[in-house]
Amino acid sequence: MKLHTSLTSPFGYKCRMAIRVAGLESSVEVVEADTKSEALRQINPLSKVPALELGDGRVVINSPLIAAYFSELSVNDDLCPAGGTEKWDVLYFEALADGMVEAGVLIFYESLRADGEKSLTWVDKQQGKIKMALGVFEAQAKDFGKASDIGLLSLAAGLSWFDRRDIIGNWQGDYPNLSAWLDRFMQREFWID
Ligand SMILES: N[C@@H](CCC(=O)N[C@@H](CS)C(=O)NCC(=O)O)C(=O)O
Repeated sequence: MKLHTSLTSPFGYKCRMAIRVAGLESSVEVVEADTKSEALRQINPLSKVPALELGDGRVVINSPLIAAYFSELSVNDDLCPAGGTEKWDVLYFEALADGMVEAGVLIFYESLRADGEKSLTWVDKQQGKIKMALGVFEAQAKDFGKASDIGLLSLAAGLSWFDRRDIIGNWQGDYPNLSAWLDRFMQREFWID
């Protein structure tokens, strides 16, 4: 299998860590992709990363589906519990973290626009969504424990990407439990710098 991704994509980052948590390092090759290339368009008509080529002509796109695919192949259920309330709690967290990161990606793309075309109202709206999501995560961060499921991988990949791109400023002061959890999570064996 080939995971096509940009090495800076937070969604790709989440999938690269998921490969490690699932123990699939020897089955998945990570290939650097350019979202403007014809080569990627042939693999994913939406020209988005990450995209997973399965090797038999089929492709899995969208990081939650890629993570679910890895979870199905994994011999452990560290990425996602098999069923029940626990599974849906993990998937809810993943969707909330992904939505928060998507708001950050919109802010990043807005920053690339020419000065006269930038909308502060739009950026404020996206930052509001991010803060609402951060509040939810902060309230539960003390209970995250040692889990390394796809919800927490999405969250950690997103927060570290926010810091690299300076998307939301210094969030750590307002969300201390989340910040302390991220510091510990970044010490885990599957973390990619
Ligand atoms: N929902 C998608 C989002 C993927 C996404 O937005 N990737 C960005 C990079 S972080 C991308 O490929 N952007 C290029 C484009 O939108 O043309 C996922 O979870 O995989």
